Amino acid sequence: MAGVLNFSQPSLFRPLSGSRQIPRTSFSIRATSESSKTPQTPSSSSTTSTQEKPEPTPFAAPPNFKPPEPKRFAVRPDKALDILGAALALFFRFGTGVFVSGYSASFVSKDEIPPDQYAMEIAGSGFKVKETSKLGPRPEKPIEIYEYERLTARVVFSTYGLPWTTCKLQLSLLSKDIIGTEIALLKDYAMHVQFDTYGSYLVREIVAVLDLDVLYYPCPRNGPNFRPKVLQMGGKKQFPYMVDPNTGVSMYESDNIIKYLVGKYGDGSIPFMLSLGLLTTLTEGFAMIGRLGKGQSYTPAKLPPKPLEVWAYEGSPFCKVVREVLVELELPHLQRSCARGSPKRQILIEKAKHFQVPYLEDPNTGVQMFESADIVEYLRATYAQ
Ligand SMILES: N[C@@H](CCC(=O)N[C@@H](CS)C(=O)NCC(=O)O)C(=O)O
Repeated sequence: MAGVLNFSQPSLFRPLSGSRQIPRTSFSIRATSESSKTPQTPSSSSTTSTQEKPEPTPFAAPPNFKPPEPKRFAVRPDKALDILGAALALFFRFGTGVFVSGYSASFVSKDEIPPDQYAMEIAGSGFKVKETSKLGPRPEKPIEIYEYERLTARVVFSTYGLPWTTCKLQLSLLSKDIIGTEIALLKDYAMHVQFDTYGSYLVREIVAVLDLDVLYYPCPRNGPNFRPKVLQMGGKKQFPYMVDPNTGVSMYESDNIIKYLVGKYGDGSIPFMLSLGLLTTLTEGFAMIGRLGKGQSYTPAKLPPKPLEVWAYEGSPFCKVVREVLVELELPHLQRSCARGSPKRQILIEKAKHFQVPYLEDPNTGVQMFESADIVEYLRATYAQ
């Protein structure tokens, strides 16, 4: 997805959107997700029942690993800037990706909702927030999405009046392949800030809104595993690429993916913040600017045999920093979406006796844990090479 805003000269306006593609069907894709049906803590893994033997895996939790105590809304001081940067999205995207479809909330007395039922408590008020949603048909198998965080920004200065090609002095902040927002800054120069996001961000937002579970195959730059797979499956290395193993449909292009998903698993309507064209692209670019360069490039890592599972949603800044590392390490992960209003919040509270996201379940090591900063450290310690 590309966006261009021109505050300088019309001649500098360069439409950079990719061409639209008709969705294609494919029957050659198979889902490889496998949820950890018998979650274990590292300590319990040695006493697993004889009926279900864990498959041997070369992965183990770091020595002396102990899952941290969950601390809801607490930011570890050394991660304050990361969380702040990730939280920019809440502002620029008006909370898109925080609420599921048909979200509604009401305040009820604290006693009306039993403690084992999920509800957000307003501290000291005696009230809880009861949240509901209206979701469309549920897919049987998780949707598969091949993608990575994609935001690059380029600043370009160009002298007024001269052809674009002859006057360019380009300052690349990160990379040369971007998209465009052009802003006249100086009297004699036009400064062009170009954003390129490739639409993965919007697809992740619609996944949260539709409350879909998605098996993500990260495709960071230089990632050795899933980039070639996308080329093999779809004919080109373009991201995001979606495969729906429930229907056999696969496609490129975020716009098409969003339309497909809302048609199949929603009420057919595209949320307002995802349907504003250039404004959508711009707000998306600004939303991601606080995390510029994160979740884009491959960090050499060991590929585990089973996808990790992460309970998360796009709108949460705590989840975002974890997702970035999953992408950098190219770790396939099943995201159990649980934005506000998701009925899956109840499932997590039953499973973990606490609701908080992100929550990681790693079937390769038996680790289950809350706390974003610790999850990031765990992932690096376990998988980075
Ligand atoms: N210290 C935790 C904070 C995580 C957190 O507070 N997550 C929020 C979502 S952004 C949450 O789970 N809130 C509980 C709720 O929504 O009921 C971390 O770093 O992971």
